[in-house]
Amino acid sequence: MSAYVFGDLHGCYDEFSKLLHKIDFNASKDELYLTGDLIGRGPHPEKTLDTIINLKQKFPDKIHCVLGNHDLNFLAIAAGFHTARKKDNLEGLLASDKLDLYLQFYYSTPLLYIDQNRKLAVSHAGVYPMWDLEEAQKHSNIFSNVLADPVSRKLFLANMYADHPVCYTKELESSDLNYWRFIVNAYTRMRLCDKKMNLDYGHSDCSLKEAEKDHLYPWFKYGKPYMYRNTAYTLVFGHWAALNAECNEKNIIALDTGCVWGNKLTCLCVDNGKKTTVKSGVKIEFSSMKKTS
Ligand SMILES: [Mn+2]
Repeated sequence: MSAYVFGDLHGCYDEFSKLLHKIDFNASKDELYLTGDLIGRGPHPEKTLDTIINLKQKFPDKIHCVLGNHDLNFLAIAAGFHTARKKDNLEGLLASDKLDLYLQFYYSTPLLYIDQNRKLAVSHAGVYPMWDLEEAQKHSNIFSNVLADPVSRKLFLANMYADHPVCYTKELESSDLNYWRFIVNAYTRMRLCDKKMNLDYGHSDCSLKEAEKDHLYPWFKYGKPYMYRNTAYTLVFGHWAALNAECNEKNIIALDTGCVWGNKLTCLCVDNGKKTTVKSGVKIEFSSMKKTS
């Protein structure tokens, strides 16, 4: 029995299927973790979700997903609060007679998954550097309750898109919408932040060297991530394709290698730390678009 974490699928069903085959994945024995952005932009969102939901129905304790920004974008569109862009390639899901199944699946998907036995934490963009794992779990749980409740969910999805607040304070917790939005932005959109741990949203296209000139560094260079470096816990995240799965931090592992941009899909074997990849077959029309995954 082995455990694997897969990077961002973005509806790249063919590569997902090839990589499962390449690692000889056995759903009745092995465990599968996914870093989110299961859909969005890529060619086969229905087949991708159908496969994951099927596996999860058959082996609920062995398939673990977390939400990414594209997954939440789909929920906001399905709820009527956001307009689908052609490039999101979500029309098939939205028109499907299985739409409700897809939505119910996502409503019960968390932002953070922690496996206490394996000492493994998985989230889409990472864990906000001011939070230790216990705090991180608390904030993720609070958002899971929001998503599970139809009234709170509607309120959140109607107000999801904004770049503020940029920083967590204890006081933020008394302001529902701002607090929820911060939790979601930290878990699904975070890349760079300043030394006060303010999240930055304005440098998504620039290199790490250019960001340094503006005193911005990757979130994993700060604060509480020391705990992953010094403990047995390993934190695995996706989202940041430009890192090309390299973050050079002990016990923090980046996995997004831009499959939807024509590069490759990567998975990590948790047991031995080995990465396996398959080349992307996604056509150039996707890879030439602006990277905002
Ligand atoms: Mn993403």
